[in-house]
Amino acid sequence: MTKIISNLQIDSARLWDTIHETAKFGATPKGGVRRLTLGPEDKQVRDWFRGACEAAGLQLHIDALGSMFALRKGRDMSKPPVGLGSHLDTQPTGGKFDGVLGTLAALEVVRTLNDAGIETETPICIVNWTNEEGSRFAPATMASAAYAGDYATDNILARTDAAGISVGEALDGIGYRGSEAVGARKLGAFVELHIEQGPLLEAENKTIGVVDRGQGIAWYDGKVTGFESHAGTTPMPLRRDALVTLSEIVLAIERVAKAHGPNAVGTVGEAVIAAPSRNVIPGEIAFTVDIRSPSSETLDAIDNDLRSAIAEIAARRKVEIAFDAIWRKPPTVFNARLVEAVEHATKALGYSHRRITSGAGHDACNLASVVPAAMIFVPCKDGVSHNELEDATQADCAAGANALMHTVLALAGVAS
Ligand code: HGY
Ligand code: MN
Ligand code: MN
Repeated sequence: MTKIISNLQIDSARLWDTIHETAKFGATPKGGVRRLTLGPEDKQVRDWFRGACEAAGLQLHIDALGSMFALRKGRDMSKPPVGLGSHLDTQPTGGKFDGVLGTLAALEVVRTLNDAGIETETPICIVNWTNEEGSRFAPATMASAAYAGDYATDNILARTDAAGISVGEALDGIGYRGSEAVGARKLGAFVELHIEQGPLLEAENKTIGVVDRGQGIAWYDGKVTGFESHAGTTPMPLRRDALVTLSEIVLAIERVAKAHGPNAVGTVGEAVIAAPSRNVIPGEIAFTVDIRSPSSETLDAIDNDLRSAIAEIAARRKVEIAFDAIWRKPPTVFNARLVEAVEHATKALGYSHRRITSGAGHDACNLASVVPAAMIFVPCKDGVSHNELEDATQADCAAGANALMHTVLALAGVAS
């Protein structure tokens, strides 16, 4: 394993300032960031990111799904670059750190190598992946999934948001539909720094999470079709109420996830009544479901139990319930060599650490199916994320960026 240049440290204040400078793009009154993918705020941060990368001497390339690749030359350009990065889009009630830390820490690594005059043996490449969050367009991590070959580019370009705007139209709208074929820019490895988005590191007072696995994810689109009728004249036993039906489905999801616990979770994050009115019994309601577990077998068992519960509810309430699986991401096992490189760098830097499974999905989980990949976690306050209160400390962000830098140097090699 390459010897660590342990006195080489990133500029903690510069990283912290960069995180807070970009938080203004989509800043919310509660201190969060609302920067939905391919919207105006995403364009602002992408333009900022392009400028910062070019100022750092990087060569920018954009693929057909808008993912941004910022290349730093290495001594041997015949070798594939070591990739590092994450995403800059956020949830509607997002925070300052989810995705942003990994992308801007990658920029900070480059800035530090430039300041130190360090040339790497292989090139390195920062990546800002389009639409990691999957909030405006499903599925989540769509661009890195397409890069990994899970989806054809045209299939993703045709996905539409709630307003019927396609990914392709949104890319054109912000001027980020690149010319490079998705997947054409080969990477030799990929390392992603991210906040944990859970409580374990903070609870155990650990600075670094050495991520060796990632949960599997199953997403569903559902629709309950009952019967609109008068709220005042329809006797309770005669109702085919879509919202009451959904309420039973939500409770069934909670019950089934708990039954398959402790490492299974289930969420209904969206529910839209087709024609809401105070004095009309809801006749149609669309909803979405997110199920996760580290075990594929558990995901299958939950799928089976949910379909049985839904069939019983539909028959008893005389309604139709559509329940369509739209995305299945199998559990991830990260590359053992890279996980060891993260652990070696973390130990050499003297940071407390533990192995950890990622509860959240990440672009690195897709990359792991085509190149050696690994992740580095740092704690976030109270384990909270996908919430405007999301917070982390400057010291932990710097520690994560240092672990990222020394892992990347170990993989890329130092030429001079
Ligand atoms: O949903 C996820 O796990 C990711 O944070 N987008
Ligand atoms: Mn993220
Ligand atoms: Mn997220």
